[in-house]
Amino acid sequence: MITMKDVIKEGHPTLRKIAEEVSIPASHEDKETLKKMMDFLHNSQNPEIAEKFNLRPGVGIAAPQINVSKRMIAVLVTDQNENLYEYALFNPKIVSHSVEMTELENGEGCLSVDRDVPGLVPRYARITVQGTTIDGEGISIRLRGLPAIVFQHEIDHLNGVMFYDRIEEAKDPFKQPVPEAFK
Ligand code: LHY
Ligand code: NI
Repeated sequence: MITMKDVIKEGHPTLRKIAEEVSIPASHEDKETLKKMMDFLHNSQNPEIAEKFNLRPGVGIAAPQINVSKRMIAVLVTDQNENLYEYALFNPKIVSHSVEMTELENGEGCLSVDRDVPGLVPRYARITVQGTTIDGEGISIRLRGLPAIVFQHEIDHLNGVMFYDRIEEAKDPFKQPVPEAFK
């Protein structure tokens, strides 16, 4: 089972890589890895199991976070209407998105980041994601609200992007990057 010692932390080079496409049909090994990622989310949201194994509660996880540089994500989250979004996907891709942006009021966190990073993270308000399920089915999902934000956070991990990379530009879109030598 996946525990926090399997989750790599910021600074690890895998978190900055572009993850590889999974070839479909997925191998037995890739399916098992993706199932374990979903099991981790279920375990982390179960208070007894989470306490016993010291798991940080999570609503999403991406394969690079367990040092597997492949395009796989698991999401387990409920929206404001108590609808459950449970998806384990190979090669998830945002195929369309709203112009409208949104953000979580209290910013975001990350299982790979052991510190509080304040700041709003701009996200698309609505997205359509396509991908392949563990059963090998191609699916298309329309998302809004928290589930849309979690999917964008996880898909960012597949592209080597951390949530805090998106904070600065939100504060001041005209801000110029400060050259390293002048910091
Ligand atoms: N998991 C975060 C978690 O707490 C995902 C997340 C997304 C938190 C958006 C807050 C806002 O479940 C991860 O860091 N997965 O990458
Ligand atoms: Ni994360």
